Amino acid sequence: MAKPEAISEEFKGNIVKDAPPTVYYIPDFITEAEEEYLQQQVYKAPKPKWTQLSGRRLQNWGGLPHPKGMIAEKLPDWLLSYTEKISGLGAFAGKSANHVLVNEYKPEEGIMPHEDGPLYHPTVTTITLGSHALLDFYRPIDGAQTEVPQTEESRYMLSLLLQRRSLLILQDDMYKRYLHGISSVATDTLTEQVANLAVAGGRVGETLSRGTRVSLTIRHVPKVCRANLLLSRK
Ligand SMILES: O=C(O)CCC(=O)C(=O)O
Repeated sequence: MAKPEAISEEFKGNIVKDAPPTVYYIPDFITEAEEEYLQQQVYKAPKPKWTQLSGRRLQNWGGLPHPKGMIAEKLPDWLLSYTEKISGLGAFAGKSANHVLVNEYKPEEGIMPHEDGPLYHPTVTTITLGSHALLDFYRPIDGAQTEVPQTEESRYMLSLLLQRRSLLILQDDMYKRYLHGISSVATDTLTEQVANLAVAGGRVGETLSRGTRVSLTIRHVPKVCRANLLLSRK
């Protein structure tokens, strides 16, 4: 049997060594012109494409993942060129990304700590547009440990600074074991706990004001029903 494809050799130097396996952080993955183009495409989408949640709004592209299988919808060309580029790096073990969540966060918006779960191939890749984010990671609740309360603060492990135009790839324990979230604040203060601080161009003690950030979270959903995809091609 063929060995699963690994991430392209070219990116091995982008592994964040101060984080558990495995984080790749690639600064300036896209150019300023590409960032502007992607933002234009996101904001060109019809209003009903947006779903407002508490703390962010989102667009879902590629179909709705479901335990029984995703009814696949063809990705628009403006996303396809990036899903193909990232799949070509080997991020999804030789498979192709077929699902994109576009999240928009205004300052003081965020996302609660969560796991991405089993509906996806266990890799998430994220392109950041418009403004940075500080992505925080937490240890899961330890069911065997009942003496000390397990607060979010006590479970906090590290953060990653995601600068605009960067690509983040999370795999292995950083996908499967740890939870991730973005706090709902207007300003981020960088600390020694930011595992990719140097490569992301930050300094301990620096404060970064948030603007509006758009993230493209690109994934592969393995269980797909093709019916709608075929119909949509007719
Ligand atoms: O915006 C991000 O970078 C994180 C998004 C996220 O965690 C999610 O969509 O599940």
